[in-house]
Amino acid sequence: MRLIINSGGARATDDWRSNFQACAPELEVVGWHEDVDPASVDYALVWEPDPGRLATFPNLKLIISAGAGVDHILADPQWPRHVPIARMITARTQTEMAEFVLTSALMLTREIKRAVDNQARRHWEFFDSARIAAELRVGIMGLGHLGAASAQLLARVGFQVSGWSRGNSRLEGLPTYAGQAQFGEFLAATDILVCLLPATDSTRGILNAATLSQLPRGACLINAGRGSHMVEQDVVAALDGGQLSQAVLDVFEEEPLPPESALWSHPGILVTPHCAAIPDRRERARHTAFLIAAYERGEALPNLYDTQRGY
Ligand code: NDP
Ligand code: OXD
Repeated sequence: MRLIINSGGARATDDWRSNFQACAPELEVVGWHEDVDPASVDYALVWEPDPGRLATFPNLKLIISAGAGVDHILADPQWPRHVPIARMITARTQTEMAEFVLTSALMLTREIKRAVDNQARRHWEFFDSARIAAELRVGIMGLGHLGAASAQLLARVGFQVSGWSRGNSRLEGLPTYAGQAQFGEFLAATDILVCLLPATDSTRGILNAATLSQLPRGACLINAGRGSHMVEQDVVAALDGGQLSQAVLDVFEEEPLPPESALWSHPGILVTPHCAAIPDRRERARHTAFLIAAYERGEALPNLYDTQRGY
């Protein structure tokens, strides 16, 4: 069985090979850049595959996304519609995301970015009136694998957590809101808004001026979903006008974030480089091997991209 991989580029191929050797020695791993007969490729593990390339593998059985999202595959107008796409969601993805959201929420709570910026200027500024987690309401948009894990961890630390989704998900022991009808009520009760939605037509631009204006004045934003969720100029305007006080942004419409982007130097924004939940290659190789073995046995696979839902 042959598995072609583009994730991490050419420099990652040897590392992928040794990780697969350890967990699935029967798989022959081929780098995306290597010469291969397209008809011999059974599986593809990809992140932002070059448009049109997946369609050149006539016997492809399964596409495995190197991340939890699939938008980077659907962006290819020619992705082969008859081939299922499996999303990379592991226990570690959930833990990493939950810990990223917790870290971000605590940094926002204690205004750590302001202290870091002051340190760079050797400026001693005393912050009065620290807030504690129990005084802050965190509202999580998207209650899937990552939103639910984040909600539970933040609640354990003491934050007042609620969640919002289309309405199919509940959070054990925590309040949830559903759909457009309850969006305003959810936002009005949120001091730190966390976006963990998938990228779809209905979530594009959801972090816009109208949404942000319904938060209490001075609220904070954490976006670890996708850059396409944000209307960037609306987020900046909300920060400049005081509607938002701080933001942690991990994902951007254009990645890497271009050096000339104003987001880099905005005092209210902490930029992180799309690193919230990226399990290491060993974990992703193991999960990929599990998916391929399940596929070969004819078993149902978990977390397949659903064309009806769009994620
Ligand atoms: P899931 O598919 O498990 O869950 C998606 C959630 O979003 C569900 O609760 C769903 O609602 C909700 N949702 C979808 N569309 C809407 C909508 N229009 N309105 C309201 N709620 C909606 O996703 P995951 O938790 O696994 O992943 C979420 C996203 O996180 C990924 O798609 C990816 O973009 C991002 N991600 C970012 C990473 C990073 O490093 N920054 C790493 C990994 C993922 P319902 O439950 O009602 O169906
Ligand atoms: C993902 C991501 O979708 O890395 O997993 O954002």
